[in-house]
Amino acid sequence: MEGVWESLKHTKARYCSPIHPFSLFTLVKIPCRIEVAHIASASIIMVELTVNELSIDPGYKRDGFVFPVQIVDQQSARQHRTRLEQAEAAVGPLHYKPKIHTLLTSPWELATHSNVLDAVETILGPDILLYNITYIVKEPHTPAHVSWHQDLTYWGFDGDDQVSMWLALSSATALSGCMRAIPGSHGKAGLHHSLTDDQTNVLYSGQTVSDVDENVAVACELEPGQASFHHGWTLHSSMPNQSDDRRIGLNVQYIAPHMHQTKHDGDSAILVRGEDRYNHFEIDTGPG
Ligand SMILES: O=C(O)CCC(=O)C(=O)O
Repeated sequence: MEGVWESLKHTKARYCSPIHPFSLFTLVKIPCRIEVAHIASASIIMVELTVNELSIDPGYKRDGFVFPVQIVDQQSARQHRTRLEQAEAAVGPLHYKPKIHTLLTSPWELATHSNVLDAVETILGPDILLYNITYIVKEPHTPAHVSWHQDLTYWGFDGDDQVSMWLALSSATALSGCMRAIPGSHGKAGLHHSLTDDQTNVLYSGQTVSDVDENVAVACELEPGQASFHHGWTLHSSMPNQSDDRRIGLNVQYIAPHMHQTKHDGDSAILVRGEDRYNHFEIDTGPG
């Protein structure tokens, strides 16, 4: 199975914006798919937590992000981490692999958990497309960081009915390099980004907004099982992981079905709640 991501990159590359996060490759059925899905779906007992009156909407509308929102309990988060690490042991690193839910069941289960979709519904309304899921993993004591950026800058959508969830599968603290966000920055759509050549920047092109007033940044610290939700124009970043544990986040993007991809044909998503009356996107498969 070694090199499976490499071969995908070379065999199925397709056009997207050069700095689009999905530009490296398109996930397709691969020989190890069944095995990976099998490993990832080892049975677990989920202890369900309900999202108690999320009050997502007021804080989210004002600040452009909200946290912490309890999605699953710590035990369940630990089990999902184990499933990720079993999959990593089988296929290699899974950091930043796009549309990982088309291969693995664990991220799919988390991204479609009713607590998550209830939260997303308060933001996007009843019709919800799941656009992308990636793990963002920072190994202990490594320089990997994320520069200040606004997600929607390069994604090619004709609107901004989009929200990201960042779900912690390990402790996300200031020490481990949790996400930081600037309250109210979602009101400043389309800030100028410079491209940088910093190999330690998780972003493919090191896209960076400069002159951000870090004094007003909020550290979105999360316990495993908790999530933050942020708007696509919210300025956010993260520092290196200086802790002794891996910092693991499940990063999920949701969009409203009326959104259109303007940069290329064949973009894809999958309906996870409500109805898609537009059919602007090709349909991703779920896992398995
Ligand atoms: O995981 C991180 O540190 C940054 C996350 C991020 O940039 C995002 O969720 O858009």
